[in-house]
Amino acid sequence: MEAALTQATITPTQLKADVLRHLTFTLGKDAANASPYDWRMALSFAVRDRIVEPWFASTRQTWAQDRKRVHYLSMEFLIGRILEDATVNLGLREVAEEVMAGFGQDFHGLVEGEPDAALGNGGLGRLAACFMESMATVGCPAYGYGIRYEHGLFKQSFQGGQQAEMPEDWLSMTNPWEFARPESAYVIPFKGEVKTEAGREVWLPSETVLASAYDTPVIGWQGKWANTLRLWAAKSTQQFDLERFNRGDYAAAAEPEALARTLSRVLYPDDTTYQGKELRLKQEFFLTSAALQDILRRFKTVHSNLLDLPKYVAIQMNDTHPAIAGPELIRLLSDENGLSFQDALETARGCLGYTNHTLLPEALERWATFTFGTTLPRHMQIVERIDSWHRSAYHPPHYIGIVKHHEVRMGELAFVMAHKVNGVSALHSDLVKKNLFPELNALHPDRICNQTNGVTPRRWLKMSNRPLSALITKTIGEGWEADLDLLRGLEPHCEKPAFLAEFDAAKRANKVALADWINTECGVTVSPDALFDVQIKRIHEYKRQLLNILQTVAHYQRIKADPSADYVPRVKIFGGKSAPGYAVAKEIIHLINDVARVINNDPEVGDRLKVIYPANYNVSMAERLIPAADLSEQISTAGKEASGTGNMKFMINGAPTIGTLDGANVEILQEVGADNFFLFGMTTAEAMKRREDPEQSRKAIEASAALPGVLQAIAEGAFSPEQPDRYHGLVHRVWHHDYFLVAADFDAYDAAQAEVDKAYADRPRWVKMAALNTARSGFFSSDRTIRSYMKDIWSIESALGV
Ligand code: 26Q
Repeated sequence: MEAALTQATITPTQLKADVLRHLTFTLGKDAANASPYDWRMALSFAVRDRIVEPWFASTRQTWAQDRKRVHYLSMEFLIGRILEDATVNLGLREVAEEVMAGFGQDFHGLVEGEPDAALGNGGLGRLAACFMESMATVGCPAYGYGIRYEHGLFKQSFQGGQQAEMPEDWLSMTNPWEFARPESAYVIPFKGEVKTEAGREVWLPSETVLASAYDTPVIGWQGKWANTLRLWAAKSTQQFDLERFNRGDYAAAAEPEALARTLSRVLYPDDTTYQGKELRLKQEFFLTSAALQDILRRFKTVHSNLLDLPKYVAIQMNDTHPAIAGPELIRLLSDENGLSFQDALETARGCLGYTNHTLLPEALERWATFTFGTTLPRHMQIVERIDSWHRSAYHPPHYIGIVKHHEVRMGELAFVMAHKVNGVSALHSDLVKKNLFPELNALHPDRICNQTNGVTPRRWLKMSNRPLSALITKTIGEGWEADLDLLRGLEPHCEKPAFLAEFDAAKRANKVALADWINTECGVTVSPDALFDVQIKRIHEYKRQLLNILQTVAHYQRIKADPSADYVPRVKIFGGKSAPGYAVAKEIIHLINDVARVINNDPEVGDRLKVIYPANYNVSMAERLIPAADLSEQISTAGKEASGTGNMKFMINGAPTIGTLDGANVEILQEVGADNFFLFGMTTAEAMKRREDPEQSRKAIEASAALPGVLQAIAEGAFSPEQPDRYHGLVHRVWHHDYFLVAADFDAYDAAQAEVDKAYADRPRWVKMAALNTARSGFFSSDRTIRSYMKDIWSIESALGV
């Protein structure tokens, strides 16, 4: 198949003219007094112009060939910045640098003025963003559907070492990447009652809001294909209350609009503990109903038989957040389009796929039937009907049910309504089968499959790690960006000292740049010769940042006990936010900052140990930290991290992992080999067994040489002299309620860290290990993941024939 459009080439002269034209006519600014903001906008519009043509070409081709499309429904898209990524994919980065320099503007300075689009919490949202880019790269016709939150994930600051949250406000500046589509708007109904009229159920909603579309084009590698990310903003269905306005009640006249807009106002910042908030349920239905109405409208412009829907439409549910898609699609097909319930159900199932991202019981969505039934009364009836249909068709043991104990279980609902269910790593998919849905899996043994996550190598290598990218291209040529398995071609070079020296130099250049940034950002001087040890991810007990900081304290105590011994200098870098209501996670943040303060100000320690925790970790910060990392911390309690995707980004960038047998770490270990991975800790089975002993943590602490002293120092206030009892609660929990097995894995982790020191001190060995991580990381490209979804779940062919 022909490419939709081959890469548009553009000369510096053309781009220069485009930037000036936008500065003048789009922004109405004279170059003589344009601010960096104006220059960034002008450049963004000029770059956007280059995306529009392949975007139209892709859309036209999909319509002309009546192709099947995928529709990726996600409450989160954690995109980050767009400008540099777009220039990289269009092959314009060098040209843009040159052109902006000609205007006296530093391209990189401008790029960094763009606010992150932080419409997500963490892994799940970032995965959706990587998938959008990969679908565009491999030519998979696709729409992403999400919510255009006015406020993305909160901004984090530290006040006296504690997390404080501030609202995020990315739309306070013009967003040059979106196109408002006020003509694409749908009415979203809520509440009210269901009446039976002439034997048919009729929903009479008592509230409605309007979902109004904003489209962002997503350009693939080399501009060969582009898809659409369609985000919905909530508006009022009654524009303005004219009656009230005429009565002189001006403020009240605008009330319906303000009320409606609360629906898309803010992203929920909890990423594991689910709370049954009605507004959240409304957001989920808002996204889902708008997307499904849009999908059916598009389908009906070309087709008349709704039973054909699964031939042309694949709908992927990113976790259960859009799992109302099952009942809503049935409602639209039957109530609104006249299909029988049975036909509607089968048709919906033919379209729907469900991706599970968590096994944590506290994260599983369940809605009280009261909340569900009052907010979505028709859907409550449909859910009951799905449940009884499933019961009579498959005779499940009575203990599985979608509605149970006055709750609607969204996982079970999504499972029953999907033709495929997938986990996100080999281990996780196995646990989804065995632990999460054992009965449903027995009834539907072919439904669960595995789709190991991946990340886009364009953003996470080509864009963010230029020294290493240049070395790779110099060594194996071009093409690896879209075929990451080609990195295997680096393997023979990993034996050559000349190549390893260059690999080392690339890493060092990134470390020097990071050390510089740390100095300005945190006011701490770190040596680029130290081992940069990085743990960046949301703060969670199961991710065990606590294990990391406890081991850091142990290391500190050893340095203090024997200051004249030889130590491999280390910089411990942390990054991540806690959910605002997650008290234990917030305590861990406080502890890390307290420990950092003491260690960083201890003159006896000097360069041998530093602890750095820059505030407000986000996608852009990850792009700085990962290329400069020597060591990737992936130390979750086995069985708890569904996959991880940060782990893959580190591997691609040549940072070996210290990690447990959890999530995709298992596959990373398999690809890179045991010699190039610092494995430690209990397996999932061992962890489950270990928890059966109520005394397990006390026993582990007492058996450890270092841990009792570490806990004692923290409990006595060695790191919180102004409030010595600050960590009594935390230390008590490690002793007595250590569900995540921090104590039980402590010694193994400490020993693995000693192995890391040994390996790092042996320079040739270390650099080879790092280079082999990059060389063997090809499997973790999200292009591979997307091709696999296309084949196993979506039955979609590439429009680019690749
Ligand atoms: C649910 C209900 C109400 C409010 C919020 C939520 C909510 C929001 C976000 C629940 C969960 C999330 C996010 C989960 C997440 O990021 N999971 C991660 O997904 C990654 C991609 O598959 C995996 O790599 C990680 O292992 C997994 O933790």
